[in-house]
Amino acid sequence: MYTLYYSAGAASLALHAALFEIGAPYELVEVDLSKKRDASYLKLNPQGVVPTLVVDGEVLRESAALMLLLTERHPEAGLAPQPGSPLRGRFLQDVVWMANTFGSAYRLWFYPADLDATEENCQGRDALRRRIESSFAELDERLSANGPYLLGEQFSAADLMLTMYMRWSRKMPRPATEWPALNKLADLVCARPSWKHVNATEGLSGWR
Ligand SMILES: N[C@@H](CCC(=O)N[C@@H](CS)C(=O)NCC(=O)O)C(=O)O
Repeated sequence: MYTLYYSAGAASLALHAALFEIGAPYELVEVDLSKKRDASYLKLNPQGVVPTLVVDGEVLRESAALMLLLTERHPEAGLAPQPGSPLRGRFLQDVVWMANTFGSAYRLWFYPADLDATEENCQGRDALRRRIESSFAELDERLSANGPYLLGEQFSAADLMLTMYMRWSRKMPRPATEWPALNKLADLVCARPSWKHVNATEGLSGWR
């Protein structure tokens, strides 16, 4: 049994879709990020962020690690090449790379207060935007040559993560959907029942 602490559209989104794809029982607990986190949540997640995933009673965090864990626990769901498979290395590389590039750059983009700054006076904000855009450009080139998914013909949990990161760019100066191969990948992922389900459950709108 899984319990996912989530907030609509946040870093919990791709995990929510993965849980639906897997089909294992899970429950959702919404965390209201507009309010100060209460002490009981901070006990589970000292940084007060989402996601938190309770896995058979064990409390865990960090979206990329949780995604890798889910794919490992449910190989039958086909969300990742399994150990020993030729595509395994590329899958691990992509999940970790996306968390390190998109995850860390978006964190500062959306939370300039982490740097004691505001959107207006945040030094380096342009560099964050360039980092996000150049990462999208790099992936778009790769997908144009060998898509439509990150693993070529094979859909994986990494595509759920990428689609989540793409969604976060929707109000940025250059949204990820402006890159054609990325747009095609998002079309495919957003047409999946899992993505439709999380959109409806989390009440998401304004993107696709
Ligand atoms: N590295 C973490 C980042 C989690 C994170 O920053 N989540 C954001 C939402 S996308 C959050 O909970 N923000 C609330 C806050 O910082 O107060 C992960 O990927 O799980």
